[in-house]
Amino acid sequence: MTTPALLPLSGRRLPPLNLGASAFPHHRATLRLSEKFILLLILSAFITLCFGAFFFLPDSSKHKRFDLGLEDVLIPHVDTSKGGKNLGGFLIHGQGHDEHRHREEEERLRNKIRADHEKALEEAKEKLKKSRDEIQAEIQTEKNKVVQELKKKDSKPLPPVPLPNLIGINSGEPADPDIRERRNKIKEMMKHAWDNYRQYGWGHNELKPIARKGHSTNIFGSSQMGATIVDALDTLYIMGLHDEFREGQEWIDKNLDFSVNSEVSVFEVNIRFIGGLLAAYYLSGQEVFKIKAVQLAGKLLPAFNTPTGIPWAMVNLKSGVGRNWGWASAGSSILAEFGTLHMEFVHLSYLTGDPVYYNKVMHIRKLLQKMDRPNGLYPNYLNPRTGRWGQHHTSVGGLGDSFYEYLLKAWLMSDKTDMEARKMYDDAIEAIEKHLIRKSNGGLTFIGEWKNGHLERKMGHLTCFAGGMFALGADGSRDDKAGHYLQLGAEIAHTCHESYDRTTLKLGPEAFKFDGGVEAVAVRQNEKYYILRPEVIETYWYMWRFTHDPKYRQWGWEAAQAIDKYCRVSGGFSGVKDVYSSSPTYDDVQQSFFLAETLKYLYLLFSNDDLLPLDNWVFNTEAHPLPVLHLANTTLSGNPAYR
Ligand code: DMJ
Repeated sequence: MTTPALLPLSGRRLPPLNLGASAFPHHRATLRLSEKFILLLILSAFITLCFGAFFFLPDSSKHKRFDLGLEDVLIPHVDTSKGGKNLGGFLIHGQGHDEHRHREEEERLRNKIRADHEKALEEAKEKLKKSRDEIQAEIQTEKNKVVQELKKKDSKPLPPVPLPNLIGINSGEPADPDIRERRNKIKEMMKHAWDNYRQYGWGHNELKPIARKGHSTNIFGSSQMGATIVDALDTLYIMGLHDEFREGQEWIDKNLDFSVNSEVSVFEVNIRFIGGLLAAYYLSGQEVFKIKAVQLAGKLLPAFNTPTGIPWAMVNLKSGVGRNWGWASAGSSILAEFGTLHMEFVHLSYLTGDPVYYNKVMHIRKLLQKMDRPNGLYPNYLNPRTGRWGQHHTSVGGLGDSFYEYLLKAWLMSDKTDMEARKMYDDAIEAIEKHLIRKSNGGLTFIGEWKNGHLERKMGHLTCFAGGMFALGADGSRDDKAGHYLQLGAEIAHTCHESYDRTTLKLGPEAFKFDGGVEAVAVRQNEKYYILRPEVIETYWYMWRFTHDPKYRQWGWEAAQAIDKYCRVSGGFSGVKDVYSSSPTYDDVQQSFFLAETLKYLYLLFSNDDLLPLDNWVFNTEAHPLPVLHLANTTLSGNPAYR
């Protein structure tokens, strides 16, 4: 803004104008009116100009905000105590603009960083204000999200596989009314066992029928995995108990979870759970069973992580850490355990197309083939670290039994193409016949146990399954000894029947001797119990299928009646502690294999042969039927998606 020049109106130069208060009296007398008027005009114009200039001065506060963006940036440079804030800002802006701008920018950044730090600090303080529980809950929520995602992934249906030809899933109803009646009685016993488990033990592994509550043993680990439900499914299905089957399916679908911190028996979980689920899948076609079987199998795989590939007896389903039973000789794994995985694992590879399962069991087989066998016999103990045998104890009963069974069944299940398995079976039973099978003084054929070079003349209830095995393996035996093996099966069936018939309850003891005048009778008190085991009835059924001799149905019926009379209680069925006592005490356990095996074999014994024919189905060692796989060889993959 410029001060207006005082220009003469007429061209004459006026003397300097003194506008101070003292100036007017000095000139008043000498000025004329027109001059006074002009002077007044100039003066008022000057005042107007000055007054206007006051309003047109820039507003430094606005100026500062516009330029710097931050109101307090200049505070350090302005002495506000002198009221010079606005003016100061304006003045500074006016001087050394660039240098100042640079400093302002630096300051702005510093302040921004400081503000960010403060914000982060605030957030951290907020977090710390939360209790430990709240923080843990947040972590758990995150974990759950991950688990849910994984579950979604796991539950995805597997790519379709061509199902083997499933023949003989029918009612198998016998025409003979007496046989039908007996069969109905077995079905009623199954209902009684199931309904009580349903009412008192649902979701638990087994039932205590007298205490009327759930029961479990260490083979199932520490969690409730509904072993009875899984084990019973296919029996329910075969018997036409479809509502009960659906209940079981629903429980499995919603509750059967294998991500649990629980140490289970690899063998038991394989034969009862994987076998049960696979059989339920093949019979019903319900995808959920296949998915669960594959999930569970994945949890068992870490058990094979040993120096030899021979699996541990137990594995923790969550951590995958494995170990062996403390009681097993020299830290060994058990022949009947690591040797009873083949059928289920071959089916798993067939259904998934993933060779991992097949490779695991074939590795075990190859390793066993290479090993020396004392007298051609397989000892029951093998150390998974060293690959050496433990104690030289051989048995066709406990610790050894189902290893031999699975060699035969591997051959049958491959539509008789797995010749390696058949040869191993033939070799094994030849050695068994030579060293373990004898006739008692009274003419009973029995299978003893080989212990460190001598034969123990004792046979277990478990060993009685071998009668059925010999009959099943008769066809296709070496040197065409079919007749011989069928006869051997019949002799074992007879001996085992004697072990039942020579008791007070007409139920067989856990083990019986052939020594010093004792024949097929238990001697020790702790071998007199019957825990609802199936092996004797299993042999009756195989013998019935191969001979149709009515005595097998009759023997089976005797056993069924004895079970109903002495083991039935209002809360289910219980084992008994002494089969030689007329007033037996109960062990208060309803074993899951009673529903899976004992009642199933009894039902099949009174059904037509076209229900699950043996040319098309192979029963695993827990009586779960798996279809024969009609494949050219055993390096199989049923699933075209993986081929
Ligand atoms: C069942 O779990 C199976 O049959 C197994 O092979 C041996 N023992 C029981 C029944 O006694």
